[in-house]
Amino acid sequence: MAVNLPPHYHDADARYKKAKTAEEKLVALREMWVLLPKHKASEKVQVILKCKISELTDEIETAKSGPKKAAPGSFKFTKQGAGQVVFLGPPNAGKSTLLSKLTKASPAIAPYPFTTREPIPGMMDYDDIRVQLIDLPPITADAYEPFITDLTRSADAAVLFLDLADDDGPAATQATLDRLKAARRMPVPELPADDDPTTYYLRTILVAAKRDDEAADIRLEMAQEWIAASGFPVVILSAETGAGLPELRKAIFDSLKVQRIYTKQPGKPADLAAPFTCPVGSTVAEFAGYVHNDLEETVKSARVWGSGAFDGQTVGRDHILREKDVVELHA
Ligand SMILES: Nc1nc2c(ncn2[C@@H]2O[C@H](COP(=O)(O)OP(=O)(O)OP(=O)(O)O)[C@@H](O)[C@H]2O)c(=O)[nH]1
Ligand SMILES: [Mg+2]
Repeated sequence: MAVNLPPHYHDADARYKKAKTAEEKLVALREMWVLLPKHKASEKVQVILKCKISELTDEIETAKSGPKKAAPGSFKFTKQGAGQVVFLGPPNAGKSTLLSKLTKASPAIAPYPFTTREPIPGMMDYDDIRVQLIDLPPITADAYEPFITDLTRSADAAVLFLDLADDDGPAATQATLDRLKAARRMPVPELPADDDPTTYYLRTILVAAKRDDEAADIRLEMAQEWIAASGFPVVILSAETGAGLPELRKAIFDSLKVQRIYTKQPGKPADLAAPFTCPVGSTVAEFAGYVHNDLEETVKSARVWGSGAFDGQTVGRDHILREKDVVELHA
């Protein structure tokens, strides 16, 4: 699908390319954002523009607030697996313990706050796919590592922690949310159809952690009102006993809004060992782009086995694929 860009968009784009300062670039990018037609064909351009606007806004604010603490880009994690999910929460809530149970990572864990100082990645298995989890340092009203702004921008979703072993759990988690909002990071149950490109919305699951604590049930009862008001989907779990962990693995996968697609070569059985993942609702052409960049343009048709009535039927580029379809691409 072609994006029909209005002529003024190209003028703004030219100004963006000539701009020398971050401020000038931001002005031009904002104009481009306003002028860009918002529909499916322009989705990729929308994502790129949003990302640039957010990066520049952050850059300008960081420059204003004095010299940088960390070297820029010092904590960039190449995306691996079906998506990247960050752990957000107050100190001592059990974030690192959970990472150690869901992945092979072995972060430091201690019965006192501020144990984690740097982001720690790990790969979580879910059925036949893997999801990248990143444990972060705690966030409070006063503690916020600047690299969290970058890491939350690149993440696909988040897990927010509520500590059921702490009487002040809801207040501490609310403080995490408030601090993130101050950095224009907005954990939300579902992404809004919002037009504000400077705010980064992150689809988020709430984990009520340490349900094995003897007073966890009472604290959960007391937190119900806060949880209901937040609107987040909740998984109640104990990293210690393992209760709730299978539910969380599934909830994390679901939060990514991706689907598994298995590929096959003509005349050969499907490769069921290593599925590709692509966003839910992807067409044959979009999926082909995930298999190989060039294929998005060159793919002409596909044979599809799986969803509904499809048993090897030939479909066109615009056919929408479903979870666990087997696809043979024809260029
Ligand atoms: N009872 C119980 N204790 C837990 C559970 N998960 C973690 N803990 C304990 O809670 C304390 C803090 O755990 P961490 O995993 O270090 O917490 P954190 O959120 O990573 O802490 P920071 O790095 O300071 O933000 C440790 O003493 C853990 O053993 C759980 O499921 N049940
Ligand atoms: Mg930790």
